[in-house]
Amino acid sequence: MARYNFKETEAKWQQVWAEKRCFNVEVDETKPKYYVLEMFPYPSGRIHMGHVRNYTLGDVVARYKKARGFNVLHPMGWDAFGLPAENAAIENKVHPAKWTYENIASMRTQLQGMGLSYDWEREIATCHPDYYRHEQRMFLDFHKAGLAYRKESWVNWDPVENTVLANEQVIDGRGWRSGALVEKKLLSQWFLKITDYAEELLQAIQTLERWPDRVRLMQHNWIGRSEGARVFFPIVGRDEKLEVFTTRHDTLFGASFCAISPNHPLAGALAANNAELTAFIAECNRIGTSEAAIETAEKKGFDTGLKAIHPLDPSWQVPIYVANFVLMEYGTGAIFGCPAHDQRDLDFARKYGLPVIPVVKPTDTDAVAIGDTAFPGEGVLFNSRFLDGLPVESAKTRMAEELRRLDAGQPTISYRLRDWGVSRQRYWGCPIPFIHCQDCGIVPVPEQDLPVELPEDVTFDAPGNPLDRHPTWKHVSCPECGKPATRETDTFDTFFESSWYFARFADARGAEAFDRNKADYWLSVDQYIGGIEHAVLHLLYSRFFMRALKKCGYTDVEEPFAGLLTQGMVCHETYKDENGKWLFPSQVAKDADGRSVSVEDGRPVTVGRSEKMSKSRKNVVDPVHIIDSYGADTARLFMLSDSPPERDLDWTDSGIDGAWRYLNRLHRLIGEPSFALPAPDAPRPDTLGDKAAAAEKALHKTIAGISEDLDKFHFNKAVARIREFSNLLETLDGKTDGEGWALRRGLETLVQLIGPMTPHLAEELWALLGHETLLAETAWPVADPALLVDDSVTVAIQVNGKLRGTIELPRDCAKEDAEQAALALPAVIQQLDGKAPRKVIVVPNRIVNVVG
Ligand code: ANZ
Ligand code: ZN
Repeated sequence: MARYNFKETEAKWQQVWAEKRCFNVEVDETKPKYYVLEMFPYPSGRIHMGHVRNYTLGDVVARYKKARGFNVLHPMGWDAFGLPAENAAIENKVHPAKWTYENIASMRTQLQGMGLSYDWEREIATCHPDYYRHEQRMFLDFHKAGLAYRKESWVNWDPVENTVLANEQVIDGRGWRSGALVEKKLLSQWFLKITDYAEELLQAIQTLERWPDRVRLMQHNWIGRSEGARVFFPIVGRDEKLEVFTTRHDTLFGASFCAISPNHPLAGALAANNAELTAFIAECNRIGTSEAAIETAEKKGFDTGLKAIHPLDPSWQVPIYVANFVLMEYGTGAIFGCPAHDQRDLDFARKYGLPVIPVVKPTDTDAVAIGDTAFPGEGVLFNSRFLDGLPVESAKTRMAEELRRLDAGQPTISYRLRDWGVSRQRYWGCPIPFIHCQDCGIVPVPEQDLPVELPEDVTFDAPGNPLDRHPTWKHVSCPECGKPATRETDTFDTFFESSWYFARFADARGAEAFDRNKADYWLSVDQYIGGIEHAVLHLLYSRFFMRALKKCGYTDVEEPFAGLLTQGMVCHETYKDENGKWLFPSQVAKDADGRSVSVEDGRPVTVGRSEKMSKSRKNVVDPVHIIDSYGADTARLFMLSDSPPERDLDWTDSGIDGAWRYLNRLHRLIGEPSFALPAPDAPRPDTLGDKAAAAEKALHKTIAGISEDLDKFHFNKAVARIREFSNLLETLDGKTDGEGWALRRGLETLVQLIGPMTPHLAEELWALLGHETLLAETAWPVADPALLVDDSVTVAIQVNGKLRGTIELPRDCAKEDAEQAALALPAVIQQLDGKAPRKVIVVPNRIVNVVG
C-alpha cells in the first residue's frame, strides 16, 4: 500500500463532513448542550500558529463532547472592524471592506483546511450591517436605560493614528500600534457605565470556578476595590470645600498638604488667570493618562497659594498643590498628603520642604524617625489626639465616626475601574446611531432608520476620520424638529463587537440580535478558549455587556463564559546572521557537523533561545506551509502532544516530523495488517490467551484514561496514552488465543480515541476497518469498570506488626500462597533468625503479619 496520502484523505473527509452537515446544529431539548468557542480572529489575511493551536484545542473539545452525546455548538466568525483595514486602505489604496472580505475568504479556506468541526452556517463578520445593526439597537437601549452617556473627558490621543486610545492601548506612554508618544486631549465621548456593575462584576468572579485563578485575579485587580473615606477640607477664602479620597483617614493628623489633579476643575479655574499654572498643566498633559505613565514620570507639583483647613482643627492650614501624580479619574481627583506614611507623599514633601509628621508607629517600638523611607505598615496611632493608642483599623473606624459627626466626611468605596469609552474617530467601525441637532441636542436615530450603514465612497488621502469629511453622509435632518442636523461621525471601539458575538452565534441568522429562547438554550459558553492577553478587557467587557443586555430585557444570562482555558504561546528558536540580522527558520539549515548555517551562503548563524513567534524576530513558521507539506492532522497532533495547553509550546522540526511519522505508522498498522482481522462484529471468544486478555484490559484502561485526560484538557497525556496503546497493539500477532479479536477491538477503539485529535486520519482508518457510518457521528467508547480493576495487589508484609517490605500478589489469592510468599521474603527470614513463626495472620489483599 502506498504512503498515507494526507492531501486526498483530508480533502475527502472535509467534503463528506460538510455534505452530511455533521457539525450543523439546532436547539434540541432532548440532549444536553455544550457550547465551545474559540476567540474569533481578526481577519488579517493569514492564519498563524497561535490560531492553529487555539482552534485545534477547541476542536478536540468539540468533537469529544459530540461523541459523548452532547449537542455541540462550535461556531466561527470574524472580528472584522478595526484599524489594520484602514491602514491597508491608506497604504495600498484598497477599500477596507474589500480588503477585509478578501482576507476573510482566504482565512476561511485556511481554517477549512484544518478540518475544524465548525457550524459554518453560523459564520458571522462583525463588519456586516446584519451584525452591527443589532448593536446600534442595543446602544439605543443602553442609552434609554441610563447605561450609555456622553461626557467631556480627557482622552489618550495618538497623534500618529489620529485617534483616541483606551488606557490599555497605551503601553509605557506610547500608542500600542503606532509607538507614538501619547498626548492628552479633551473630547466629548460616549461611555458605557460599566462602573455601575463594579461591585457585581467583582463579587461574581467567585462564581467563575472554571476560570484560571490568574485571570480571576487580574479582573479582581483591574476592578480595584478600595475601602476608604471622602474627607472635606474647607478652602481658606473660598466658599467651597476640597473633597479628597483616602484609604488612610487614620493618618489625618499627619497631613501636611493637599494636592489636586491637573485636570481638577479647581486647577482649571485657577489657571484661567495664571499663565504659569496653565503651562504646568499643559506639561502634565503631555504625559499619557495611563497609570503606568503617571507612575514612571517624575513627581512634580505647583503651589496654588491656596490653603486648606484641616477638617478636625480649624486653626490648622495646609497648602494646596496641583500635582502630576493625582489622577482625575480616581477617587475625587484630590488627595491629602501624609508624608510619614506614604512614600510618594514623602518624596513630594522632601522636594518641596513640607513637614513630615509621623502618626503611626510599630507596636514594638517607641521611637519613629522618618528618613527617606515612609512607614506605610500596620501599627498603633500616636500624636493623634483621640486616636492615640488605637491600631490602624480601629483608628479608621473611630475617625470615620468623628468625620461623620462633624459633617466633614464619610466612609466610601472607590474602584479603579473606569467607565468604558467607546467612541473612536475612525471609519472602519460601527457608526454610533445618534444625531446632533443645534436645537434638540443629541437625538437617537429612530429605530426604523437602523442600521446606520457606513458609506462606501470614502477617501483615505487625508488624516482624520473619512466619515467627518464625507460630502453628504453626515448631513441629515433632525428626527425631532426636522431642521438640518449632523450624524455622529464616531464609530464604536471594536471591543463593542466582541462583547456579544458569542450570543449572536446562538441565532446567527435571526432577525433580532438573538432569539431569547435560543440564547437561553445555548448560553453560557461552556468552554471558551483563547489568549491570556484578553484577561481583562474583552473578558470583562463581555461580562458587563451580558448584564447590560439583561437590564434591557434581552436575556437572563449574566455570565457569558462558564469555563475558560487560556492557551500558552507558540514559540520558536530565533536566528541571527553574522551581521545581526534576523533570519527566518526556513533560511537556516544544519551543516554536516550539525552547526546552524545560512541556507543562502553557508555562513554561520547564531541560534537564540525560543521565544514567542513574532514577525519582528522572524521566528515564524507558516501553518499553511506545514499543512501543505504534512497535513492538518500532523500539525494538530504536534500542537497537542508537546505540552499542556496552558503552557508555551516549542515549535520544532523534529516535533512535527515525529508527529508525521507516527501518523504514518498508525496508517500502516491498520491499512496494511499482516493478517486478516476478524469481522467488525465478530463476537468475543469465550477464552482469551494472556496477551489478548492483557490487551483487552489495556484497552479499557486507555478509554478511561483518555476520557479523563480530555475532560481535564490534558491533551498531551492523552497523546502519550495513545502511543503506549498502539505500541501494545503492535505486539499482537493475531493468530491464536483471541488475539485477532483483541486486535480488532483495540484498533477500533484506538481510532475512536484519536478521532478528536487527528480527525481525518481517524475517519479514514474507521472506513478502512469496514465501517459504513462516519466516525464523526459515532459515540465515544465506554470503559468496562470491571476491566479497570488491577489483577495484582500490593500487600504489606509485617513482622511482629512492623513493616518489613511489600510484595505484589494476584488479587484474591489463597491465604496459603500469601503466607508462603511472605515467609520467602529475605527481610522476613532475617527477622525470624532461622526460627519458625509462631503464627501468620493474613488480611486478604492487604497485609501479611508474621508473628515470631
Ligand atoms: C492619605 C494617605 C495617607 C494615603 C497614607 C495613603 C497613605 P488605593 O489603595 O489604590 O485606593 N489617592 C487617592 N485618590 C488619588 C488620585 N486621584 N490620584 C492619586 N492618588 C490618589 O489608594 C488610595 C490612596 O491613594 C489614598 O489614600 C490617597 O492617598 C491616594 F499614609 O490618602 B491616601
Ligand atoms: Zn432638532
